[in-house]
Amino acid sequence: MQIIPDLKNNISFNDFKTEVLNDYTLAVKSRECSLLGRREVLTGKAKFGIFGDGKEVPQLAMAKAFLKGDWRSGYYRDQTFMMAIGALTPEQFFSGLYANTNLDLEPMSAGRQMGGHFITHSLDENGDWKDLTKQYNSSPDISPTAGQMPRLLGLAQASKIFKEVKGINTTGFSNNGNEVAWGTIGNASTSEGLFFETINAAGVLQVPMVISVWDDEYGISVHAKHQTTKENISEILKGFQRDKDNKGYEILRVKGWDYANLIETYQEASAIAREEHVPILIHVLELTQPQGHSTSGSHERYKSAERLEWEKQHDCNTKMREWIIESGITTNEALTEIERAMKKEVRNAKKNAWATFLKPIQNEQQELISILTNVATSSVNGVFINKLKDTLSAIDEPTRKDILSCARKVLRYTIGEYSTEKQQLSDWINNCFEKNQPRFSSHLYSETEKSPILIKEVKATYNDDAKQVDGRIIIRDNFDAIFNNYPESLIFGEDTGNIGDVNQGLEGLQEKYGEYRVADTGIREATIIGQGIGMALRGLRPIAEIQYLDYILYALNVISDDLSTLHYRTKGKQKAPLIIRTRGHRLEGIWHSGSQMGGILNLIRGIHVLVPRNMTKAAGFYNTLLQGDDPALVVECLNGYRLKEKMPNNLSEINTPIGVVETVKEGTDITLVSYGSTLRMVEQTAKELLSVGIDAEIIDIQSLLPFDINHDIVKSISKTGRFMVIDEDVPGGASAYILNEILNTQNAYQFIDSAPKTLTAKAHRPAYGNDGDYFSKPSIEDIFEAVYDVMHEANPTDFPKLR
Ligand SMILES: Cc1ncc(C[n+]2csc(CCOP(=O)(O)OP(=O)(O)O)c2C)c(N)n1
Repeated sequence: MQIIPDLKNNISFNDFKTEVLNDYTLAVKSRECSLLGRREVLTGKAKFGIFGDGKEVPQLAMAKAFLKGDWRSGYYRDQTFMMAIGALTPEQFFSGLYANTNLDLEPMSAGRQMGGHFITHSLDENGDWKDLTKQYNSSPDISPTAGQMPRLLGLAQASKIFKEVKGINTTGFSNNGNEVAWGTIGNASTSEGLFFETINAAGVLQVPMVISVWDDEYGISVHAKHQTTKENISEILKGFQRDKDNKGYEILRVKGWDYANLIETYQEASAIAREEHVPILIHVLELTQPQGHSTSGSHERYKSAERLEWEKQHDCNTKMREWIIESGITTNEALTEIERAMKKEVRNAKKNAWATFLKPIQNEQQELISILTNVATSSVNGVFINKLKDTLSAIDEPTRKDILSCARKVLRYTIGEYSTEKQQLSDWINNCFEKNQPRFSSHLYSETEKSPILIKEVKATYNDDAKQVDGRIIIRDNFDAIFNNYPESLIFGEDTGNIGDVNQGLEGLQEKYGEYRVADTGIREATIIGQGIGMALRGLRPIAEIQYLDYILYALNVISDDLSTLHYRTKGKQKAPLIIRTRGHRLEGIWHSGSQMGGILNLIRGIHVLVPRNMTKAAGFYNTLLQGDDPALVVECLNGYRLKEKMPNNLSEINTPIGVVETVKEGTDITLVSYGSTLRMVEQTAKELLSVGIDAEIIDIQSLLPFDINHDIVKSISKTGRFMVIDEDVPGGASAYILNEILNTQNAYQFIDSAPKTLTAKAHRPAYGNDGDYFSKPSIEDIFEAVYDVMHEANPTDFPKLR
């Protein structure tokens, strides 16, 4: 092992020594956090712990190569890195462990995520972008293994876009695309499909991405022999290595305890990625896990005595210590002094974190106790109330649950009593919820003035001689206007670029706006979404195209785990206003006519789900979304591109409002609620129903998430007294969601004279062909008969039995 003062930058040996000792100090500090953190869990103060012990030294090296403006997309082992870039203090580390809901004290997620899930803040208190080029940036970690990979691709690709696309205002976002996106992943997690999909895509795109594999040979208890072919990820990825004829990767290997070589390796990786925009894989070998995987178990159960002994000897901190002494940088005594000081510092940090966590909760406890004292005096059940109060008083370190649960139990003892003391308790409980519920439930969507829900409707207007055109022309011309008006917008997906999407809604736009802004991608839905998330995190306005709604399932984990939780889990400190464009609803067969809407709706809360019935409405949704800062899924009607629509004369100004339904036909007998392609069938059916004397009102939901914010549906039902939800998803799918909104949220039960009905597809995926469709999804006859049956039941005289 050699000592490597940074001669290129002419630092003196003394400076070099200082830097090494600072690094060692941080490695020890981080280790102390892990050791104490585990104890905090085992003694019950924190619920769960997963720490970065055994991975400290390579993270110090990575941090040295990480520049302002760069981005990290990593996982729960990276506390040392976060400390090294100045984004995490020991006190914040413990605040995370305790789930402190105060964002100032727990800046990673205000207690929403378990410790070890890291972020930096991209947005200020008003939701405005900070200058991301002047700070170190970390995208927000998630727990699903390899879940950080798709977004890493987008973070890296943003640099490419900033470099290559002219006309984007990069101020505050990029310095000519010189930023590197740094990923970290455990060796076992490289078994995931998301890892391989990302690796391939980054090689194709040639983006400045450096992915480090922290290799400790295990994935919890499962050894590399069950995880990775040849037990070696860099070995099997050799085919990705670039050579003189082919672009590809630079693949580097280094031992995770070899401080000097780690620093050299990371500097080399940084230079190649930054200057050449080449992706790099650093396989960091021979790492250890001194305390085992997490606080949930102990590694003695699955590691042999020899392995445990080897880990002791190869602990990266121990090895770094040995190297410092061997190299004459300092003495054993001096290092012992550092270790002692760090133990003390971390212990104090832990104490402070616990005290600041507990104090406001104890204040609430005291507040309640004094209220309960009064309630007990005034209530006939004072004895029981005092008992509950005493139990609460005896808790030294209460949770909010202890306090609120006690208050609510006491309230039950006062049923039928009417005293000011009881009222005080009741008010206190209400206030407590008002104050505390947002700690856990706020920021699912934008809460700023940029929320797209605030964008007012602008209706389409038409010239008298407006032409009837194919729907695809409307969507195409609107995208043309979007790319013209928003230089930071771009679209990408399968067949999106060269041919202008499978339905020609982007025809000619690649020629006009270039291959970076209207781009073809490989067939890889999960990383198409990841590209979008990463680019949106860096201030671009990506539109990720999923070719058909049916194939969104391949990307659903990324949409659900990462995108939909992103604003929530950062408590509004990061946003990714990605628009996902897809097309769905009835066409042909099992995989081209899906409307797996129920699953989607329930898995992606945090994303707006919009289902325009035609292309004019769709165009209006894109226009609305681009003025806002939330992510959304727009499902265009797959069978609507060739249907004629009138060309508006204000295309780029149309805004379809989010969360607002539209009554497309007024009627008196029954309210029919539907959306998307099915709505057209409902419209046709309503015409036929008129011939038998049934006058239906039709409501187009348009926006499933959020749902009918103004409660217009219940207003219609209060008029007609009946309603039916018509949907092409399976029974209990989206129709159940819609029914819940109408009955539970809008309280429509009080206005209905007939049982609420849903008409859905069969429980299976739709069969192929016209008959397959007819026997699988609701047909016009099905809708007619279902509505007729409701009317028959209500009035058998006027509507005698049909069949
Ligand atoms: C998708 C998913 N599957 C399973 C898990 C449970 N899990 C958490 S960590 C882990 C092992 C990861 O091992 P590795 O990638 O080697 O990282 P290490 O923890 O060793 O640093 C597993 C299976 C998970 N979080 N996500």
